[in-house]
Amino acid sequence: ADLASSANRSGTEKPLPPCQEVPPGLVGRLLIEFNSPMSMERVQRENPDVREGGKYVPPDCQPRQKVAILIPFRHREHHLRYWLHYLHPILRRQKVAYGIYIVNQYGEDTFNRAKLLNVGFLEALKDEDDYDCFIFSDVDLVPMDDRNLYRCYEQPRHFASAMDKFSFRLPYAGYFGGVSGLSRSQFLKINGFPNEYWGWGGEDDDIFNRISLNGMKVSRPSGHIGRYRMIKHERDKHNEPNPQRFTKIQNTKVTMKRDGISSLQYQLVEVTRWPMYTNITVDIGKSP
Ligand code: UDH
Repeated sequence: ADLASSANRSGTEKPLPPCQEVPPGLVGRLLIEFNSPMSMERVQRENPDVREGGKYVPPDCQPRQKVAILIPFRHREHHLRYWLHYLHPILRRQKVAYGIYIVNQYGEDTFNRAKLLNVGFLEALKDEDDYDCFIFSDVDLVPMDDRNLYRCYEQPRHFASAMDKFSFRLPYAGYFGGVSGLSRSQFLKINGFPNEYWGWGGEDDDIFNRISLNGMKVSRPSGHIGRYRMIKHERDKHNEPNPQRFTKIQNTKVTMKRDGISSLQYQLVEVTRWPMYTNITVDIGKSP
């Protein structure tokens, strides 16, 4: 940003070249571990070029996409520090403009991952109206290879194709959980995500159904590149497996028309710009 603005001020230097399709500074396979303690001070110290609210723009080239990264969240501060520690340097090497948004569910009612992500989509666009791409990531998943490029593709993307907890394989062919990404138009085409999955499970399958029913096909990195480490954890309180999930995913074709970004309702509680991320605390109500 500094280079770009100084060039504009003087009016003499050339505009920045477009960032290369394959960023030249990638390193490939990464060593990811969650044993040594992590502090936010360290994350900040090691990422001085990230701007307030967790925003970054490559200084030396014109990025091809502007990406909002949305993380559904409640009571996982410890995971967030590792996520930020690993992801900021990776994203920087990947040469995209990005902003990090933590969508934090207010209160202690049952968790609702997909509804939080819908909120994140609208709030990120309120923040900066020119995001082209939305990446939805669980807070406990860190990519093991920086060639897994966090951007949007011709088709909706599933990034987490090989998680350690599933022995580095897809658990089933239609799995769309963990980390996924849709362009703004892909997201709107499926009416966003369902708001009616309270508790654990099923919402990712509903999203997969929405994509297929709207004539799109999920794309993925190879199993070699799409490897992830998950931070081990116990099941959270107030996110019990949803027993309705099996019947709900049979009805996506009907429910997606009325339930989605078009029907989303929520109360914003607080937006705070921290150095490494933007926090959006939101009251999304509770399961009927
Ligand atoms: N999340 C929170 N807080 C919660 C619940 C969920 O932040 O209280 C977010 C977080 O980003 C998490 C994501 O939602 O990564 C998905 O929820 P999850 O981690 O509970 O789902 P996962 O399938 O784990 O990873 C299910 C419980 C596994 C228990 C295993 C016990 N050995």
